[in-house]
Parts: sequence; structure tokens; C-alpha cells
Amino acid sequence: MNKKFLAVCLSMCLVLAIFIPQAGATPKPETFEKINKNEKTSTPEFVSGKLTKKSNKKPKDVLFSYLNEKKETFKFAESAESDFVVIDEFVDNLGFTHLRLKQEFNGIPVYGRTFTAHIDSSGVLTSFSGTVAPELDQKMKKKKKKVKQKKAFSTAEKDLISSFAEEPQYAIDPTTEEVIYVKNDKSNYAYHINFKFFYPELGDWNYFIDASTGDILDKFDQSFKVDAVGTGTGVLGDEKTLNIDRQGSTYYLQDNTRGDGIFTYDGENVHQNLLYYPIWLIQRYLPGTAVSDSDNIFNDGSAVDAHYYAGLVYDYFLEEFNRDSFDNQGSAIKSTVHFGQNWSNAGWLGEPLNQMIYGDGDSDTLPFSGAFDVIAHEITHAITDRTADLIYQDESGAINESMSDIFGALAEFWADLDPDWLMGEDVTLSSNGIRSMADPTLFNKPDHYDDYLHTTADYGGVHTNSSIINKAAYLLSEGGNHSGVSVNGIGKDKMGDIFYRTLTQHLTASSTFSQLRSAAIQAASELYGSNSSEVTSVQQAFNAVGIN
Ligand SMILES: [Ca+2]
Ligand SMILES: [Ca+2]
Ligand SMILES: [Ca+2]
Ligand SMILES: [Ca+2]
Ligand SMILES: [Zn+2]
Repeated sequence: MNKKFLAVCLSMCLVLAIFIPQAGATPKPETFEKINKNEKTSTPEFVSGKLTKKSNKKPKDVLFSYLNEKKETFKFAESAESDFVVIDEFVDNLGFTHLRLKQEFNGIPVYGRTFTAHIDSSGVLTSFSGTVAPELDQKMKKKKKKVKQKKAFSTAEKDLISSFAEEPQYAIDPTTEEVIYVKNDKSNYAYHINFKFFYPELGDWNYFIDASTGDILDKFDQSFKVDAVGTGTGVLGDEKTLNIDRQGSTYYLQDNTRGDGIFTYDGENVHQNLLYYPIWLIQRYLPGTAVSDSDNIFNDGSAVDAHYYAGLVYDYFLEEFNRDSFDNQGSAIKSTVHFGQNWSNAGWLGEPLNQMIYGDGDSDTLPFSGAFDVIAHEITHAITDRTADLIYQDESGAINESMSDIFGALAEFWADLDPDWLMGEDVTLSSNGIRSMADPTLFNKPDHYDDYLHTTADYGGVHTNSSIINKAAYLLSEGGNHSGVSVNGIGKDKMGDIFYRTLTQHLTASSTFSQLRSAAIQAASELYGSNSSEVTSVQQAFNAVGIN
């Protein structure tokens, strides 16, 4: 990949640009791996990096030969071919093959042990996630299945019925499956019996009956009410309900209700200026550790807000524009909080990372994920990446920035979270924001094309000149007089529809301000008719900021 890797920040980044190192620059290893280990089994639970060399082999074969080479590390029983079964495979629009697998032992599924692997278009394995149930060949050696399925079922059902005042009415027939059940370092042949019911209350009970002794090994309810929702306290001290994921007795900031999920990680302040480093090194530290909690009450405010607000931004684009995540294909939204040290910024990291980063702020600022408009701003960068893909420099870069401010503000109005036309006001204590769309001059930004800042800093002043477009968008929505031009406001919904259509249908990588004007007029014509008052308002708004 020789494409420029770009960190797009909320305000001017600390770095100018990050390039994949060329030959002769920082030596780049042919392969490297970053392993997160499971504390109990000391086997890997998430491995990422450049795990294999380039290859023409099938993705599944690439993975299996990697696993077979690492058998001692992963501690599976026999061979990748006999212990792992591919249950899903697809290629995404970037050419990555996604494999989903499950673990088996002698043809019996190991409960809950599923895995994902990503293989890039050059046949390099880039990640393998999931924890292998280790050493089953040893652990299962002396175990015998002695209990009949019918007996196991009645043990489970008796226990279930005795725990409710009234007998549960099954929503569908209970299911029974033979599994290997692994818990606390113990592995057993078991019957997994599942009961789903709505009466006398919502239930989705799983029983695991030991196939050797007939005892209940474990039972738990995984209906929505129990394990999918937690609570947390945000940056500003407000309490929020969170979509979470429970794995055993640990709760994770993983929202399974939106697209392919929303995942929030802790960057653990590992490095002051990680963005200075080459991409392969950054990848060793990102996305970080999944944020978890033992009692499902999350107290890390920056993680709580990053998680909650990312979900709300997902809802905004789905509800308003029928857009399913930033790529409109439901891609997972990942955020890393506690990025850097005293970093007063936030950013979207493009290919190949595709994730957000949030700093903790400094003495003048709060953790940046505490601002909903900031999160909407960053996710809009991801949408721009997948649509107009505006080059992050000069006029196209300023349009890129402005689109993020526009949808950052519109999302804040949509969510009705103390909305305004300011950006970042909730986390910037002393300045009450970093930009104003209503009056850019409050923050020394231009509100007319005559005042366009010509500079080489900040990719050509993208965070400055964006305010010219911001002002036009504000005027289009709210109306008003500016530089002697009167604009009839059309409201936030129509302004948003016009800019969304402009961004996703008409702008291109190198669009200029003038081309943006034409594109917005085109979008408004398509939406409301070429002689509509909306088209007239678009013309007025751009006239008012001097863009012809
Ligand atoms: Ca807690
Ligand atoms: Ca891009
Ligand atoms: Ca606000
Ligand atoms: Ca705001
Ligand atoms: Zn930005």
C-alpha cells in the first residue's frame, strides 16, 4: 500500500502528514505481530500485524498454515484443519477477505469459541481474533459421555421451571446441542439446551449439562434485558444507558445493535506523539484494549461518551439519510479513547486503520469524546472518505472539513443535545468552542471568500477556510444578511439534505469552492426542482460568502 495515510484531526494536527515509510526509511519488518494474551490461559486472544508473507494461497489456507506454525502458542488440539471450521467468508470493498470460524474437537463444537481473521488482497494475514480453548487433547482424554440427551434435557427443564412462579411458555421449541463446554480452565462434554420464552417474563436461558455426570455445569440468561445494556457516567458527569456485550462475567463496550457493531477501546496513553510514527508501528498500539467492566457500571467518562455518542451518530445518519454506518455497509465503528498524552484533539484515522482517536485534553479542555458534535464531525470524515473522498488540502480540504462541521452541528440539533452552531463547546472550557458556523470571526476565521487564508500550514488552512463554507451552510439554513446579500433560510433539514446529496453524489476528490456551489445547486435542483426557492437560497448563500 503506497497510499498516503492520513490522520484527519478536529483542529490542526500535530503532524503534517504521515507516509508509509519508503525503502531506506525506517526499516520495515517483513512480518510483525502484536499479541494480546488471555490472562488466564496465556494464549493469544487478539493477534494483529502483518502476520504472514504475501501469498497466492486461498485465504483459508493462509490462515491455517499460520495457525499450524503457531500450534504451540495457540495450544489447539491437533491441526488447524481438524480444529477450525470456516462458517462464513466474504470479501469487502477493500479486498480484505473476512473469515469467521468456530473451534471443534473431534467434530463437536466448542461452545462460544468463534474467531475472525482478515487476509488482505495480497494474501497477508492481518488479524486473528478469538481465544482458542487450549489443550483439549489433554483435557478431554479421560472424559466419557455417559448421560442420555433426554435425561439432560429433563434436568435442565426441571431446574428452569422451578425458578419461575409460573411455568415458562416457550416461544419456540427448546434446542439441544452436544458441545464441549469450557469454563474456568475446565472442559467437559456437555449438552447445551436453550429455552426461549416471553412469559412469565422475557427469557433466553442456556443450560449446560455435564454429559459425564448429568450435573448442571452452568446456566445463564442472555435475553436482551440482562446482558446487552449497561450504564455509565459521561465526561460531563451525566448518566447514560449503554449497549454492551457480556462475555462471562465481564462487560465490554461493544454495541451489537448497530451495523457490525460499535467498539470502544482504551489507548492507555501509551505514547505522547504516536502519530509521528510509521503506520506499521501505530498499528501495534491501536485500537488498544477493549474497554471492559466487572459490574456493568462504566466509570471511564471518555470511553462512555465515545461509545454512546458513536451509536447516536450511527442513528443520525441511518434515520436522516438511510445510511448504514460510514461506508453504508454497516462497517463497525471503532474508537480509541485516552489516545496520546494531554492531547487536546480528536481525529479520524483513514485507511488502513479506519477508526477514531480521542485525546484526554489538557488543563483547558476535557476529554474530546465528551462533545457529541466532535464525534459526528469525525464520523463524517469517514463518510467523506467513502464518498467524495475530498483531497485533504487547499479548497477541497476545506470543503472536507466543512462537511464535518456541518453534519457535526446538524447531528447535535437532531439529537437535541443543547444544540448550537459552535463546534466542540462542550469540551473546551475556556474558549467555549473552537469554531462558530454562525459567526466564524468569533474565532478569527474567515466568513467570506475575500478573506481566504493562503498558507502552507494545516494542509493549506483547511481548518480555517472551512469556515467560509460553514457560514454559507449556516445562512442557507437560518437565513440572514451577510456582506450585503440577503439569504432566505430553508431550515436545517433541507440544508442537510442538500449538503448530504452534494457530498455523496456530486463532489469529487479535487472539488473547489466554485464547484461546490455548482454541486449544491445541482443537488437542490434534483431534490426540489430547478426553479425552486431552495435553489435560489443556495445561490444566495454562496453569493453571500463570495463564491461564484
Ligand atoms: Ca464498574
Ligand atoms: Ca480519503
Ligand atoms: Ca452544544
Ligand atoms: Ca456544538
Ligand atoms: Zn476535521
